[in-house]
Amino acid sequence: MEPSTRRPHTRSRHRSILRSLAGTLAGVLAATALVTGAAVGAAPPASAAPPGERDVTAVLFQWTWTSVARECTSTLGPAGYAYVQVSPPQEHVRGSQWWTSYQPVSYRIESKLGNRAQFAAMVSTCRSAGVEVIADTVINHMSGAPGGGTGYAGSPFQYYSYPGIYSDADFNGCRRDIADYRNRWEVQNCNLVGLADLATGSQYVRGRIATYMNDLIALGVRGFRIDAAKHMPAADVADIVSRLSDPSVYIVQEVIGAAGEPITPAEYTGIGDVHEFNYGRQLKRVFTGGDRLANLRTFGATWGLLPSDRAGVFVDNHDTERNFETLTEADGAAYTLANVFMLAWPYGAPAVHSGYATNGDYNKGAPQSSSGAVLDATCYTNGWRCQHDWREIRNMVGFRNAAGTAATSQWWDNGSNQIAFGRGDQAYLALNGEGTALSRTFTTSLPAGVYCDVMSGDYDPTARSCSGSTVTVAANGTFSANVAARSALAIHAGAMLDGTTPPPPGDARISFGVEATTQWGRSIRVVGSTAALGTWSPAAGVALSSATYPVWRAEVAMPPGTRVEYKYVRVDGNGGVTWESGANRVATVPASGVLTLSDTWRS
Ligand code: LAG
Ligand code: CA
Repeated sequence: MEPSTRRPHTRSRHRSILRSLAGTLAGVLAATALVTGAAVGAAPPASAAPPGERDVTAVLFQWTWTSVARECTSTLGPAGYAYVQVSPPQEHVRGSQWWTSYQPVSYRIESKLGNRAQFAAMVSTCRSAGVEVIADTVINHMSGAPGGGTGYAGSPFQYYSYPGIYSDADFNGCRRDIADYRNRWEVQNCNLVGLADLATGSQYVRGRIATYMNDLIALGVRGFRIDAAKHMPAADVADIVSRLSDPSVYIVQEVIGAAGEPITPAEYTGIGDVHEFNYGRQLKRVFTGGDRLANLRTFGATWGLLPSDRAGVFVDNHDTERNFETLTEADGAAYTLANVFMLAWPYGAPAVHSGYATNGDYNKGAPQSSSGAVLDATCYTNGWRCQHDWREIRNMVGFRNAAGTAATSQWWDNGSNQIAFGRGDQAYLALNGEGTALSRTFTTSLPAGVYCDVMSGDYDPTARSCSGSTVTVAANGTFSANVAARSALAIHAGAMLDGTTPPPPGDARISFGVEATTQWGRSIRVVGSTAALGTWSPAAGVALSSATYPVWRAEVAMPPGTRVEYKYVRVDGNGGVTWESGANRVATVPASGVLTLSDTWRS
């Protein structure tokens, strides 16, 4: 692994507070986490990347800001989505088609989806619900309307002239459409479908784009989808991104890889994540019979896909659901199951597309008023499809959050289209892509207990109840179940009705314990070579609990595999410190789970 400071813009996974509190470690870990956090507080956010964090985006395509806010509170937050990606927020050309959003005429936050105040309120509401906002940013070009006109918010403009923002010299000189995608220069300097191509090599243009993006950051936006990134040299994108006021924002770049083209997605991975279009294309092939689901066992980088930690993945997006390059919501079970697989499979950062029915009309805009303002969305009415809320998809977000960084385990397949696999001791999925039921005893690494099958119903964490069927995992990790044709069964540690919740995966830690008899008023701490252990400063070390006196104990979470040197110290009432004698003690943090030490004080 390269040092994370070199990739500040790849997904900054958000710590799932609920998840760590739900574990069995409770207070001690919470307290030590504070100590750890304080000690490494200056580290870049992406580097912290502790496990058990969230990475799923819901893309609410063409939803108004007011509707997005409501959905964050009602659905996205409770389901565990990390991000909501919204359609481009800037002023655009007038027109009923959806794609007017991709023709900026100014950077005023006033569009068919709402005004600036509504946008700001949406960001704030979503953040309160635990959901960060990713803005789709259109920075390669301005409008394509050759006749000019007046923008949605009233700004006048001409082709290659946007008063107060850009004038003719701020656009590339090519001024004709891209025709040959095998010509790098043409793809990056000419017009994409007639859209006025910004001279992103110029200092002024870079600065103006960064000012727009920094305005969004000031409004609380925490991530950007960079539209048409392939049409800008990677160096230009890197320069713009380097001007952002917050270096920790998440970046995902739209670079459509295609065979035979000189510009590749890999050129952009040093800047942030990149959309891996081949992921969605492959899932369409596999889930429509072009390959066996059994072959998904190796799905990932070995299929020629980007490295997992740089890939933004999706079953479909707003373009591919219109050009049928991928599955779409009209594909029924294949689409749902592909989304279920995506969310269960530890590759890339997944985005769930959520749009509206087009009824075969490519241009059809979202339901809107006569003035062109999009109407607030209500799920399952007026064509709003709400894939992010489909039970199977919504509940797989919780599955993925529970699985965290756990690798796949216990893979099983029938050699054809029935597959099953676990995510360590956290989660297990059985997916039946065949037309006949799958009845079998599955072998898992899960702890014994009663689990909610979150494909058949919802888990209620308060009542610890399940509205669907339950699955009982035996002490040896097996369970028997019937999975209906073209459906799935999914169980995970975050949806248990009975049994002991296993600690989050990768939550590697050492339980320091030392037998030491002490006088009243004195206490024992552990101090050591790492930040979490105070870097040999007793005051910054970790206080042990006397709950099991004369054994003093505390758990400390640390990066897996770290070799630590440590010693115990006794602190008396007036702050005096006494170090135990002898050489430094040595321990290595396990790959996951807890290493319990039982030491004896050396006087
Ligand atoms: C993208 N990624 O690189 C978006 O994902 C994609 O949806 C955008 O195209 C494109 N880049 C430009 O931002 C969309 C529609 C186009 C539409 C364009 C501009 O897919 O169909 O073009 O937005 O609104 C439309 C007309 C064209 C016309 C053009 C300019 O369809 O025929 O030439 O507008 O007037
Ligand atoms: Ca360009």
